[in-house]
Amino acid sequence: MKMSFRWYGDSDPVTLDYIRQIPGMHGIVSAVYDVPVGEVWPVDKIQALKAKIEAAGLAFDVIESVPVHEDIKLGKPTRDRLIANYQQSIRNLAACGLKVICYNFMPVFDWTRTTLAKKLADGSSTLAFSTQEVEEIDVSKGISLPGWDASYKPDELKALLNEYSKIDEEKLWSHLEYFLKAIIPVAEEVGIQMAIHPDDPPRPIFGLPRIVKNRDDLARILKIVDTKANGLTLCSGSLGAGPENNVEALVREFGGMGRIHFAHLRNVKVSANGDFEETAHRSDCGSLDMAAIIKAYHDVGFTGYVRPDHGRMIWGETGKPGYGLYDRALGAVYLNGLWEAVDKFGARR
Ligand SMILES: [Mn+2]
Repeated sequence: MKMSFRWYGDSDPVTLDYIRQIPGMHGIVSAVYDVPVGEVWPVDKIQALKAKIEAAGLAFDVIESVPVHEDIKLGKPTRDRLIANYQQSIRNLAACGLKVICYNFMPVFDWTRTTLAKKLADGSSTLAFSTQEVEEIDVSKGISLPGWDASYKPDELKALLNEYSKIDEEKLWSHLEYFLKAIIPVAEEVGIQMAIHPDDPPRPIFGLPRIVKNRDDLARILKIVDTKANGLTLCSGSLGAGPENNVEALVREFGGMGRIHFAHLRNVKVSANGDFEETAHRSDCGSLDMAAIIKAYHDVGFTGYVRPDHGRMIWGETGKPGYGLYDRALGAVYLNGLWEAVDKFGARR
């Protein structure tokens, strides 16, 4: 298991020098943020990012994410040019020594929360999702969501939602299939592992189709192109927010097949009605048994990349919600501690 940390580039208040000081930190997960979605990531920009990260003493093996253009998800005629660009980005990333590319296939919103700063009893704050609040949003009047208001102009969003009204789940599946059949052979040829991130939360939202929600969806994706390069980012928090998902069992099944290339590890407290809030990583803080999940990764011989996913805001830290330094650093150290314990003593039981 190689511990890593997401970093948003030079504008990130959490610096590479700070990340390096977290015990057991292997590498950085990042992206080229100044290329428009759908265009090719140029080699010089990837090289510059890699040089900066390596100069700080950290490895740069994992990209999160190369975004998939909406026209590909919508299956529009423009998709062939956009997929060709995506293929070229894969080639360029491989040429720079990258190993894993995380991506997702969620229409419009690649994560949804109803608050980014829910106050917890201990005074920290966290991201949370209320089913009722989402159901009360009148989609015809437009959608306003924390974290998304700057991403789309209201008219643009309306037009996009209108286009998706004609796309049901099976249509979206056929568009994912078309995309995978085009990109996986390229990834395989250049030695890149593609790792799809599940839907967050793992259920349809605002009438938009969602197809990466549960065990059967993941199994179906892996079968579309049944080769190692077509793999998963197994996100414990995203999948764990679905009460029907058993994250430990997913790790054993798909990790056992060697198809998990990247693991997001975080805990969530889930309610029966689908509400959830992100918690500290410890098992007793949320609904997931993190020790059992780590043990499952160990048992399947996992050697891939992991990262603490989101963290709460603690100790007065301000910055990007979910991506502060302190709570994610605590998470990384806790997860490494669980791994060391399982590694030294777990096999004797
Ligand atoms: Mn995740």
